[in-house]
Amino acid sequence: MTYRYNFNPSIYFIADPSVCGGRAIEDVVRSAVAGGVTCVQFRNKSGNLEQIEAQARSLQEILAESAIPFIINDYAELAAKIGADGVHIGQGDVSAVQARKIIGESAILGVTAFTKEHYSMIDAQIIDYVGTGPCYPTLTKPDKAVIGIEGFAELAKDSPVCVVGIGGITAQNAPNVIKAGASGVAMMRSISLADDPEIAARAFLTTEIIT
Ligand code: TZP
Ligand code: MG
Repeated sequence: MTYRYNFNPSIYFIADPSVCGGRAIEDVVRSAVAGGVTCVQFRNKSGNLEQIEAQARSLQEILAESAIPFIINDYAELAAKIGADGVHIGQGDVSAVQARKIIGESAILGVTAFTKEHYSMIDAQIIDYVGTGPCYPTLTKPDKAVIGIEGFAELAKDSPVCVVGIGGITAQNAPNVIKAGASGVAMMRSISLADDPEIAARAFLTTEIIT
């Protein structure tokens, strides 16, 4: 299954094993998928490569059953090695050109962009979507300046690729992000720390979010 040209970023869940409330990341992802998330990114900033590969493979297996794209954060080489559906890179990672070379033409490539300069560098032939934020304060990046909804709208308005809002996003504030020009919303805690991640994911399934 190739997702690159029919990628649906509406409800973009980012699963990080350190933010799963003590539960297995696999269980949280299964619940999020049952609740209706449209894609899953695996993010692990602290494990060693062996652990990261093992976790990536087990999540990949879960998502293969669900026909939901599986995107790996940071590790383009690993994404290529295991045949993940895509990779997401930040401004400090390999370049988009390099990442595209590593993952090939059929995989999804996402990039973090939160300044006008980042946006000016987007090559829509190479990059499929950008993640922009923090839209709201987030414990993940406490020192990063919050761009807010107005800042988000200002960046997203001329984007040559689809834009996913990120940072402090909940089912309650997600419609604001969509109205500000997002094609989707990305979230960690509002799903991964919820008592029931399935119910939390389902709360995003509103007509205001699904495009
Ligand atoms: N980049 C900007 S905010 C963020 C990342 C990875 C994390 C968002 O986490 P949460 O819990 O949805 O605020
Ligand atoms: Mg990164």
